[in-house]
Amino acid sequence: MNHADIDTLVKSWIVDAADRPANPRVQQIVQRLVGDLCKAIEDLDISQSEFWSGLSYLTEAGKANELGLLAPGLGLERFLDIRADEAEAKAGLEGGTPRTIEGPLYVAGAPECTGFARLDDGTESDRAEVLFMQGTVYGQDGKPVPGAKVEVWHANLMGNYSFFDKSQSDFNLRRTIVTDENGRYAFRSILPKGYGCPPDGTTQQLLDLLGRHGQRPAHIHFFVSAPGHRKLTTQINIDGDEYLWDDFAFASREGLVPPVTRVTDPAELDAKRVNAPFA
Ligand code: MBD
Ligand code: FE
Repeated sequence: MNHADIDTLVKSWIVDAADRPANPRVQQIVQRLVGDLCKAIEDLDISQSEFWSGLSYLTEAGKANELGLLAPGLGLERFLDIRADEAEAKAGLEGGTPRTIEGPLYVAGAPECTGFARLDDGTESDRAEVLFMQGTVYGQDGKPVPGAKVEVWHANLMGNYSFFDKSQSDFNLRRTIVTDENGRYAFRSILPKGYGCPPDGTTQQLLDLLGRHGQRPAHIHFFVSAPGHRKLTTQINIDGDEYLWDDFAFASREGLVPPVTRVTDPAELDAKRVNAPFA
């Protein structure tokens, strides 16, 4: 069937079939998606068994709660960010820390501290490198923003996140830090390892068929928000990770790889002025 005939047919199912009040936006989106799917079935000669195995794949991915992992793995979450960047550029809102994807592993309600927080519960202290990070939240006008919320979350040495990994304490490696009177935040944690998709999960199953790995470089997630300001969703990557520019979720960006300074002697922290808030 040609595309025009498919459009007519799909319109008859979605729009013309409505005999009671409808949500026009939902109609519009569903009509488009069903039409595009029918065109793909036509053009690629997708068989009935291929269609049903695709449907059962999505069912299994949903049951396994992996649809939120599939979306970044297919680049869709990155695409939403590309569009958000374009919209901001169009509105003349440029500069500042770049955004990148949220991913599926944020949990609301982390303990809140002002100025400084320790994120890790100490269970991996015998193996982990201690990490210090600090910064300032600036508004669009370039002025520091006191009282901004900096929500931080990251993986442990196994690349796993608290709540999703029941072996960790609740809110391990998750905190909300409210910036101090100078708009500054600081935290102590452990240097995380990269995340890998569950090897027996539905996302990795599809990635295998696509000839892809499911690894992310080591990273730390941030939400930065304050009344009257746009919310920033971003991450930093840990420099030197083998997957730094080979992220299965396509989230690495220039400007999100801060230098990591390794120190062995605590006195060096003072010399390098990296621990001012930790004295
Ligand atoms: C993660 O930790 C993550 O940040 C993303 C985007 C996807 C899967 C796991
Ligand atoms: Fe993550």
